[in-house]
Amino acid sequence: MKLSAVAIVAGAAVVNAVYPGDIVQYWVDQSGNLVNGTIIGGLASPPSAWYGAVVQGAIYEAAVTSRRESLAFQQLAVSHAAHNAILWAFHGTRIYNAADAAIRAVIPAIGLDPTSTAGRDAVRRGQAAARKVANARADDGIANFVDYTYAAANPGIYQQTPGSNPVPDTPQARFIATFSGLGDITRFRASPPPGSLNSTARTAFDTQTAYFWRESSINAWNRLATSIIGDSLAARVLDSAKFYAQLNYALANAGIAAWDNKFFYNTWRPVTAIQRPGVWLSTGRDVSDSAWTPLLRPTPSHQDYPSTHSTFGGAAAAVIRAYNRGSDVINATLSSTVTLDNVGVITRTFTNLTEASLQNAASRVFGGIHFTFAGSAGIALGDAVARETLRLFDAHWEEF
Ligand SMILES: *[C@@H]1O[C@H](CO)[C@@H](O)[C@H](O)[C@H]1NC(C)=O
Ligand SMILES: *[C@@H]1O[C@H](CO)[C@@H](O)[C@H](O)[C@H]1NC(C)=O
Ligand SMILES: *[C@@H]1O[C@H](CO)[C@@H](O)[C@H](O)[C@H]1NC(C)=O
Ligand SMILES: CC(=O)N[C@H]1CO[C@H](CO)[C@@H](O)[C@@H]1O
Repeated sequence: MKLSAVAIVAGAAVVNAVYPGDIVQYWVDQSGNLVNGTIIGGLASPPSAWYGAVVQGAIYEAAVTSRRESLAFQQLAVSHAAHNAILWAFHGTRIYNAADAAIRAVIPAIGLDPTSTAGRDAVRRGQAAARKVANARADDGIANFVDYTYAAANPGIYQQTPGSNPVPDTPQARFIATFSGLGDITRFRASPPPGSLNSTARTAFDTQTAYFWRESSINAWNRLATSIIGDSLAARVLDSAKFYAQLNYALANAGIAAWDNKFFYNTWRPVTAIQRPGVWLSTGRDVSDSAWTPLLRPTPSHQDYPSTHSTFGGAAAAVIRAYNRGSDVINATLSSTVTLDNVGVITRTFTNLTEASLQNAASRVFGGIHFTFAGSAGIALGDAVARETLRLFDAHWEEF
């Protein structure tokens, strides 16, 4: 009978189905969802990048150790690696249910029964990958207490900004062990910042730019990468895992390097400079305005120079460019949901990586939270850190 034949074929297809999308992108997206708001309320910059690198390191390890297995096996191993790495990074938080739901949702689509012999092997392989990363990262410095004391409130020196935390965020972040053997982060120190103020006059497009790039850079640049890669690597788990591991290692190293620079130069934010009473510019110009408020508020709770947002963008652009065989040309569309001022969803299309990275840096100047030179220095810093991370990756990725 025709009907039952169809039913049998359909049934068999379900049992043997292979998850049709890119499993690495699935977990990039899931881990982004887990940290950008509803579940744990967002993360400070370097920890958000550290977390992405830990998860992608575990995924890549699982992809490498299961590279000779079936696609479904690789997908199941990668999923368990991602799940366990996420929970290792966040145990003790409300993330458990969400991480369990994320893996429960994808297992049927992978189509390899986790209780079969091969399935159990895949689960073990994934869990072992996450354990390896956890062991390598057990004492990497992210959990250490490092104190901070404000220096005297002289021009140029960082001070607490309105609405910010009492002490700059994560002072320990500049000491976190780098990924992929990057080593001494202080060799990426930028030249000292110039001292003058820059204009922040904005067009409507510039204002939208400030809002558009406001979200977590880790999420935005992972999504931009996914928009470029699409489903081209869906059947090549190892290649996908390698790309996202490189991207997220570079982002994590960029965050550590930005923090090293921030705490070394310890420079003030625009709001501190503009609200400072009296004339203090060497030109004699009076820029003082005690009521001045930036568009993006509150100003993040850490020093101005360099902009971590710009550092992340410079690093991500460099990794995507390398994947693009050195070409700057892309055709990518990115949507951003902006909660601040109820702006809503903004969608932009980018034809080149340089433009995306420059716009990302400029967004912080238009937002009134960074000086222009903090953005330029950030892009250069991120680019240098990412290139070195890529150079070291093949030989050192397994140091995580
Ligand atoms: C959180 O991040 C995920 C993954 O990048 C994204 O799909 C989602 O739209 C983001 N949510 C918000 C509220 O920005
Ligand atoms: C860019 O991608 C969009 C959507 O996939 C497509 O419609 C458009 O033709 C592409 N543009 C170029 C220049 O390739
Ligand atoms: C890069 O993108 C911007 C904005 O879309 C465009 O103005 C510029 O011409 C592009 N540059 C190149 C080299 O394609
Ligand atoms: C008024 C002012 O200082 N504008 C400068 C802002 O920064 C850009 C980029 O460095 C310069 O081109 C402007 O002259």
